[in-house]
Amino acid sequence: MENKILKLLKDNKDSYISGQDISNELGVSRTAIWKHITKLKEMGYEINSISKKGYKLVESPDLLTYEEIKPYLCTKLIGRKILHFDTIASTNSKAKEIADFSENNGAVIISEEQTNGRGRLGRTWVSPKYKGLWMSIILKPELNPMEAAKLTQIGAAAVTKSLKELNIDALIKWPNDVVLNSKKVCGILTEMNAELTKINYVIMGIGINVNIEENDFPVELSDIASSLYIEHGKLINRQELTAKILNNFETLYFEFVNKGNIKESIDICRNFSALLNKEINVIKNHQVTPAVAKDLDAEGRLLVEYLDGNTEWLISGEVSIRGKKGYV
Ligand code: BT5
Repeated sequence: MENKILKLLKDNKDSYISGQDISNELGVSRTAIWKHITKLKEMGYEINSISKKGYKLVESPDLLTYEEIKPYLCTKLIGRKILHFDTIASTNSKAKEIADFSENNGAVIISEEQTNGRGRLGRTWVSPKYKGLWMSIILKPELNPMEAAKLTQIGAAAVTKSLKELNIDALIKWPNDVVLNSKKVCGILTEMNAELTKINYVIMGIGINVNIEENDFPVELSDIASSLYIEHGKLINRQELTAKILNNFETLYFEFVNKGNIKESIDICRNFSALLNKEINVIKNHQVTPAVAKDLDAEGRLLVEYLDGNTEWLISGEVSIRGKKGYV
């Protein structure tokens, strides 16, 4: 009901709308409307109320709800349903709980804060309140499970393309990080539920440090992590950024699942690679081997050349990559 009232207030944003009109339109009592308006005010909406005139929306809070993201969204499927939480353990975990319901294909879970944000291999993801974008997209592609790793590349390409549209030149650190000035500003966690030949669902979790300030990060991350705000020097509109990512993701994703074409995504991953032609360390089973990153193929594999001249195609998930002198 809050969303319906909000929509009416937004549709009439230059004038007052009376409690009676809202009540007639939505078929609920004026007392009920007053309670919902109180709830919206608690959420941070600034709403003027004048007796005999009614209600007028003055300002909306910086929240990642569907109502706030919608004006920037031009997708058909992805993000047309957004479940928004104030605080949650992990959007990926929540997405898994509800992914089985058929109507949730393309649904997006967003939380303003995560108390148990997850990285790969049981690692944790720091997700402070109102300052980042912590979201998970539920996908049900008709693909062979072997193809699922490519979705991470599509996610990384969508994030990087969206940042570019905001004049932020980020790079992709294969396979699942986006970095700015050699520091990690985004991580992607792709999880899958599948049978041998059929994907039941994929959860694409995207975490972006948007307006995080330096002292919001724990000390142990200060050398490797940063935010768009710290590196770019300006606060970023999280609602616009979220919509841009969903828009770009849908285009690249549909190209792949409907036409089998992943070229644009891989081109973005190549052109904005933080690794290609760089000296790197390949970490496999705790063993660190120096190498040079040579190429990225359409399968999302990274070609590396070791010091002895041997080459190897690396598959994401089985290795970690570090820069020669630090994170990248
Ligand atoms: C990742 O893992 O980079 C995937 C992160 C995915 C987070 C999103 S948020 C929405 C969705 N819901 C979830 O629960 N997760 C997803 P990995 O490559 O394993 O990197 C994890 C490592 O990055 C940690 O061990 C830290 O060293 C570092 N780290 C933790 N929080 C960070 C942050 N906010 N920014 C940069 N680095 C961070």
